[in-house]
Amino acid sequence: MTNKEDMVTDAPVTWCNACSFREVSGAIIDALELSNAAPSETIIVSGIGCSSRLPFFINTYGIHSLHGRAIPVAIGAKLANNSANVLVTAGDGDLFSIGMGHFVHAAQKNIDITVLCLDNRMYAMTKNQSSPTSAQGHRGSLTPQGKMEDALNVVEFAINCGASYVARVSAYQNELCSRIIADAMLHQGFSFVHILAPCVTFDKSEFPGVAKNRIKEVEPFDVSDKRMSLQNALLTYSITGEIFTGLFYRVK
Ligand SMILES: Cc1ncc(C[n+]2csc(CCOP(=O)(O)OP(=O)(O)O)c2C)c(N)n1
Ligand code: SF4
Repeated sequence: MTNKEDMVTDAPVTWCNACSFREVSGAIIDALELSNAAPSETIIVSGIGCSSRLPFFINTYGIHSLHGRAIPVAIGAKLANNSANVLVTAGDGDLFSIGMGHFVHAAQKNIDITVLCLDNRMYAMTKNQSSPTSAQGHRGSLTPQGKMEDALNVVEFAINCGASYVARVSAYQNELCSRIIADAMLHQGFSFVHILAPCVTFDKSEFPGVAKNRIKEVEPFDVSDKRMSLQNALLTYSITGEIFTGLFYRVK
């Protein structure tokens, strides 16, 4: 295992200074160490978006693919090298708008990859349009009167799709974030981690504050009981109030 300093590349970091993705990037580096994943045996695949810049900054193999297509590219990488640790890092728009179909199939088939959704509840790279995880009422550049639909609860959705490991963390819970990502990487099967990771530049809502201050860890429960997992996934995700993080579902 290489040491942590060697894990950071020389690529200039293009994220805004206070962007929460910087926290996530650090947590992934810690998770690689925790899970004993050799950088030379690790492939990080992304789509297109601010979040999808992540593979540039970590010294593993990386693929910056197409918007919405990170999952099929990751599946190809896993098929070509079955022993590799394959991670997807992509935005909520990438995974749950244009790339939604790929998510459903990969989860249902329980493909052995780890998908990290860096959820800032908007399309940030294209300067604030609503995504499936944006709150109802979210004012984006294409929805000046506010988004009409409810936000998608992606933890509940992932469990329903057939993912065998599903968790949620906030980018600001550094220790939990790296621990959960490491755990997801060690899980055999499709693992999904929903990371609350606000855009501090375009998001004028209360979400950045919620992701920092209104986070609680979910009380321990039997995470192999799908009904309980779904119930907890539903009850612990409020779009404006407190949000609960932790492991929600895991089956072998
Ligand atoms: C096929 C295709 N459609 C649209 C775009 C334009 N585009 C680039 S990034 C993006 C959305 C990014 O949002 P998200 O995936 O949530 O990532 P974020 O920037 O918020 O991290 C869009 C629509 C594109 N690059 N390719
Ligand atoms: S625009 Fe938002 S999501 Fe993109 S780098 Fe800046 S803070 Fe991060």
